[in-house]
Amino acid sequence: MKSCITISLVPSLKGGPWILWDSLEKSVKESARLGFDAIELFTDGPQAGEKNELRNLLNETGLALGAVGTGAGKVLNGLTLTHPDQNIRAKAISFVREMIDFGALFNAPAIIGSMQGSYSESTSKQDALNYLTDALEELGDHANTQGVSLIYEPLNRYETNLFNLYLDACEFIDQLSTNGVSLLADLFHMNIEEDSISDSLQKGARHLGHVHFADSNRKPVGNGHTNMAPIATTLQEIGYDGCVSAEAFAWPDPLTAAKTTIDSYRKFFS
Ligand SMILES: [Mn+2]
Repeated sequence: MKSCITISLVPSLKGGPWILWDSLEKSVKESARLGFDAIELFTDGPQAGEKNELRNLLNETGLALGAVGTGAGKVLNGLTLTHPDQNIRAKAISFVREMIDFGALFNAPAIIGSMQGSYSESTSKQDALNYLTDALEELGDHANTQGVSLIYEPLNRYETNLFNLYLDACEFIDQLSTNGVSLLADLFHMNIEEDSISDSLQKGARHLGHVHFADSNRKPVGNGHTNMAPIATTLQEIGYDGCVSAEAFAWPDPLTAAKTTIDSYRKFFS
């Protein structure tokens, strides 16, 4: 497994669930100093910092790029893969495609979280699921051609009405023709939705591709009431070897949050 920490390069979204917020250089160096193995980037599009800056920083620190988030497509540009307007869906697909290509330069998968959208009065549930299927088929195959996977994230009920439960998402992925899509287990969302996080991870281990590491209240692990020990044991038992990536509030401040996270990671996974 790899310890991973989120870095946001979108200052206008300050207060969101990302740990480090400073410049790319400062954040990557701080992550390396604290002992993380990888970083997960949240950017406003398919680039980070100056030309070659990210590559140079990763080379210099030995950190991996663990994943790239695509949420800015929705939050900043109003795009979703299940939008009733075909034109907007097409823009959403091309945004994700560019993010896949950006991540692939560093062997990192892109994550589809809020970009999945929701069904609504103007899009039926079946239409939304069909749009999502079409998008994941196309983008999963595209990710394959780039040598990476595409990570789909079930979210809690307050953030989407498409897939809230990890195992429902597993069955959905089973039905796709593409083998380019895997799943994200976000321990904050799962804390709200699952009967047992460990049981769901065990039963759906076949599709697990990424983990978001956060406590029950989205604070860094150690600040809430999620019982992390059995979840960590399950991840080890199923042989998960991907990123355990801290997607949590910078609470009480970014550096303390980063320190709490690496301490918790070591406590539960070493
Ligand atoms: Mn997440």
